[in-house]
Amino acid sequence: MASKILIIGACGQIGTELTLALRDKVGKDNVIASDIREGNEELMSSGPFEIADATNYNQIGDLVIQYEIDEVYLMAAMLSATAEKLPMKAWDLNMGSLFHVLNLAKEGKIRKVFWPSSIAVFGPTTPKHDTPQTTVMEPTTVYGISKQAGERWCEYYHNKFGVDVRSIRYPGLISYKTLPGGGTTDYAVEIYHEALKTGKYTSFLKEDTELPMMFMDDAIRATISLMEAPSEKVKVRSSYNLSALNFTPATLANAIQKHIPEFEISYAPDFRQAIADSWPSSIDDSEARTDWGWRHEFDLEKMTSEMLEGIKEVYHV
Ligand code: AKB
Repeated sequence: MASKILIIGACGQIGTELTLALRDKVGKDNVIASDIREGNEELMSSGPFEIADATNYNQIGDLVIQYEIDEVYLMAAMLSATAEKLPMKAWDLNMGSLFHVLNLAKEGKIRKVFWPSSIAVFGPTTPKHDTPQTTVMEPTTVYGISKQAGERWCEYYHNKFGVDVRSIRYPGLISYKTLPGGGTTDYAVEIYHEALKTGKYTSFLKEDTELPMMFMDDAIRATISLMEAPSEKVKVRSSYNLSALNFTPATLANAIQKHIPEFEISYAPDFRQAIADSWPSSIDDSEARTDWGWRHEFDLEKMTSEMLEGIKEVYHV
C-alpha cells in the first residue's frame, strides 16, 4: 500500500511542485496538501487540500490522524530576507513547526519526516568555495540560525528517539510555476520574468556575487530520492549538502542574452547583499552523491531554456 503523505506549506515555491510530483508518483489521494492559504489552480485541482497552520500542533496532529499519514514533508518556512525583518515570527514559524512534526514522529504517529535546510546554515567564517559537508558554521542571519538549530534538533531526534528524519541544504531554487518569496536568491527567478516582460532587470545583488543554485526539477528529484533511499544509506541526519550550479547575476544575464540579445541588466545592491556575502559560493555535495546517488541534470543553459519557455507559457507570450 502506498504511503499517505502530508505536505505542510504545499502552496509555496517548493511545496507546489513537490505536491504535483508526488501526486503523479503515488496517486493524488495519497498526497494531502496543506497551507495557511489556497495555492494556484493547478495545485488546488490536483488532489485533496486542507487549510492548516504549521505552528498549530493540534491542527497538524488532527490532519495526521484524520488521513492516517505516514510521511510529512514540512515545507513551511520564512526565508532569509523576510526573516531579517520579522526575526521572532521567523523563529516561531521555522522552529515551532519543526518541533510539532518531530514530536509527532517521536510519538509514533508518523513514520518519516522531510525537513528543508539551506545553504544559509553557513556563515562568513565558513570556507567559501566547495564548502564541505562538515565545517565551521556560524550563520549571521535569523533564517540561517533557525536552520542550523533545526539541523541540530533533527540529528538529536534521530539519535535519541530513532526518528527517521531526512533533510537537504537547498541552494537557491529556480522555478517558474510558483514564485519564491522573501529569499536572497529570488533575483535569479525575478530576472527571467522581467527579461520576458520588460527586457530589463535591476539586480539587488552585485554583478559578481556568486551563489549556489539549482533548477526546481533537480531539487524535487533530489528530495523524493532522499526520502526513498533505504534508511541505512542516509548517513547524515542533520542535513545534506546539495549542489548543481554556481553563478553570478552577470553570468545569468549573459545566459539570458543568448535568447534575448536586447536584455539589459543593472545593479542596485540592497540589504540582501550582506546576506549573500555571508553564504558560500559553491558547495561540495560528495556525501549526497555517494550515500544515495544524487546527480544533477540541469546546467545553466538547459535551465535558462526551460525557464524562458515555461514563463512564456504562463504569460502566453
Ligand atoms: C533564501 O534565499 O533565503 C533561500 C535559501 C537559499 O534558503 N532561497
